[in-house]
Amino acid sequence: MKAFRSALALSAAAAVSVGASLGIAAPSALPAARSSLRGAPAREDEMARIATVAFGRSGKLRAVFADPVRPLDLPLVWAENSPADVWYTWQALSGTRSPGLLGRTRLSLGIVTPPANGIWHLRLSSGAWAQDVDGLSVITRVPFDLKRDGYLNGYHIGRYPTEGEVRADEYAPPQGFIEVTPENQDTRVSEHFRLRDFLTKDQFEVWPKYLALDLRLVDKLELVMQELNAMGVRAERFAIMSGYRTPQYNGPGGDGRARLSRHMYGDASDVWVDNDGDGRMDDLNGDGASDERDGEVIRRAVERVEAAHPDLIGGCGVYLSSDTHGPFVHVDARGFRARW
Ligand SMILES: [Ca+2]
Ligand SMILES: [Ca+2]
Ligand SMILES: [Zn+2]
Repeated sequence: MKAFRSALALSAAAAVSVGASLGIAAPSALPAARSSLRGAPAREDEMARIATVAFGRSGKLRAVFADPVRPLDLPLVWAENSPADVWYTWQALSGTRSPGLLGRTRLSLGIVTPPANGIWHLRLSSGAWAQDVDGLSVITRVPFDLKRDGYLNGYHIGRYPTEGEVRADEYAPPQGFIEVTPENQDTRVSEHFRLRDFLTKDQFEVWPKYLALDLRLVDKLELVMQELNAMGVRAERFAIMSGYRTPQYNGPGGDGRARLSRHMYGDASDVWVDNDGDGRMDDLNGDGASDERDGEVIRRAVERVEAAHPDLIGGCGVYLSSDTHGPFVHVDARGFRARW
């Protein structure tokens, strides 16, 4: 792990702004953006909040993903009496080991992500005032380039089919991986989903594990839950049978798996509604059976979400139950429409 830290600062991975990863427009200059907080501040010392736009279209995101030492477009709104001369630093969360003492930086210079991978909160201060900006964790990734011979820190990822090709489309390998540890695996990426929910289901004894995940998928899943409830179909819990799949786990394709499966890119999931937690699709259409007709109910919600949010468009397929699993629905956010 120590080797990571020194290498991270030198990483040449392409910058991705949080705005881009959220699929939202980058906000204007941060410290200058001042507006009243709606209602009374939750705490006496709360002068800053993260703007609603950062919580996704669902309003349910609880994390942003970024690479180390990159500009971060974290939109802040200030109380009327915002302090002058604001500084920021990073607070390490959930077992993240801070790479030495992190200094304070003037907010007016713009926010730059921490120099190591991990999970962080922004801390603001000015004079005697200080505030941790809660509600959104900043999760910095391990650069893709640190993967060697298919392994990252002992975790077997394998090789992406497009690795080594010069391409910037949706099939280019992910820019980096979230390091998941026993301490941080329960970190929420949104109201209903945690990091652990999306891990490849193998190498159970190996830690840390690594995860490629696109928040557009998480946002979409939250929106599908909201849409189901709006349709009168109770959806309080999605079970994720499969989220991220490493290339070595996905395999070369065939046997029902695509060679360029979106699961390898972190924007796909195989899900069902499981309010009762029995591990099987709930009876969503009320016909007394748990089968693909309940999957079609989820698909209808996906259609409505995509119609309202074309930037989250993607693939959807309803799968029949088999000897090893019940019915499920594949949902992804690949950027163009696909149905099967
Ligand atoms: Ca169930
Ligand atoms: Ca049913
Ligand atoms: Zn799938």
